[in-house]
Amino acid sequence: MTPEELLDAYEEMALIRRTEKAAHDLFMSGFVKGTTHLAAGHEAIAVGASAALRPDDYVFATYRGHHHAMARGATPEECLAELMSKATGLCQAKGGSMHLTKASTGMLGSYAIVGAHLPMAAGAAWSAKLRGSGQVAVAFFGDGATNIGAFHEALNLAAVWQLPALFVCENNLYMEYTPIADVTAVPNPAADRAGGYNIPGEVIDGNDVTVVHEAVSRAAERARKGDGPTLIEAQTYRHFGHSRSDPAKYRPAEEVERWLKHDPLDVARARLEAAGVPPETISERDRRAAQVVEAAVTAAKNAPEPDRELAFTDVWADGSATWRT
Ligand SMILES: Cc1ncc(C[n+]2csc(CCOP(=O)(O)OP(=O)(O)O)c2C)c(N)n1
Ligand SMILES: [Mg+2]
Repeated sequence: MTPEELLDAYEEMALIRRTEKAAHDLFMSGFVKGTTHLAAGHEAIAVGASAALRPDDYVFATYRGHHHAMARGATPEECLAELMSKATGLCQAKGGSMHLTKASTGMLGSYAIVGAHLPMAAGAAWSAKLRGSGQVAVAFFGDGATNIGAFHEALNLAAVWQLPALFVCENNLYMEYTPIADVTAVPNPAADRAGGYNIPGEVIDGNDVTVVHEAVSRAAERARKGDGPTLIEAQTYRHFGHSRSDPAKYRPAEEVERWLKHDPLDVARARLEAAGVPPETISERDRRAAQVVEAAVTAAKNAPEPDRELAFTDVWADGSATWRT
């Protein structure tokens, strides 16, 4: 990444971080309906990967997917309004936090069933291959998904059909409240399984946006050349609990401290300063992100509730409810 690209990536990560903090605060003050699974701490994976992709590539995320929606073009206002069930929400209040989707930019959804979207990403990659479009499909998933059947089925199919698919595991060490290491036979839950499907697998620092960018660029190039899928295990850590008001007391204090010292924003800032970017220029991007999110919170709070008639639109391919009769 050039210093300018890295500066843009920094600002995007700052925007996501502040949106997640706002989502947390709005949830705590009763403005958010349903639940939230915040991705604060995971920003470098979404931003680094997105910067390495083409605008027409496909992305699939989990219920912890706000960062991917934003990295693929959703605004903080659209996301926060969706969490608050407002008419201006990304999915007009029909998705909520766990189902952020922006099909117009190839962000083909956030999925609450662990592992469910990996075969879908393989399907999207198959479609790209059949059409010869040169697109790739990326599935982002948690470490917990690596012990789900759909993970193994998708990897096998993608390998056998040499699909232009990227499987990116966000290994944050926990599946809800259980350490992944307690229930997995190999040390690297994703990358160590790649050999079983004869595809390349690598473990990377998921908190360094430049490292993620490089790994995803390589994997996407490979996929576009027709050389098939790649499995990337990006190590990271969530700053909040698993969901809602989980205080995450089950995580050892030293572990939390160690990871907080390796914050993706600090890593990017250090890289920018090492490249000669003045600290004031970086702080200016921070301020800009803060202003955008502040305005987004106000706009989302003031946005209207959706009309009742909207409830049955966009829930089926023709946009109507006639399929029900
Ligand atoms: C098939 C399935 N089983 C169980 C659940 C309940 N569940 C929701 S999140 C979660 C943990 C997943 O952990 P991981 O894949 O590591 O993702 P993370 O939340 O850490 O991002 C579980 C078990 C589910 N949603 N789907
Ligand atoms: Mg996890």
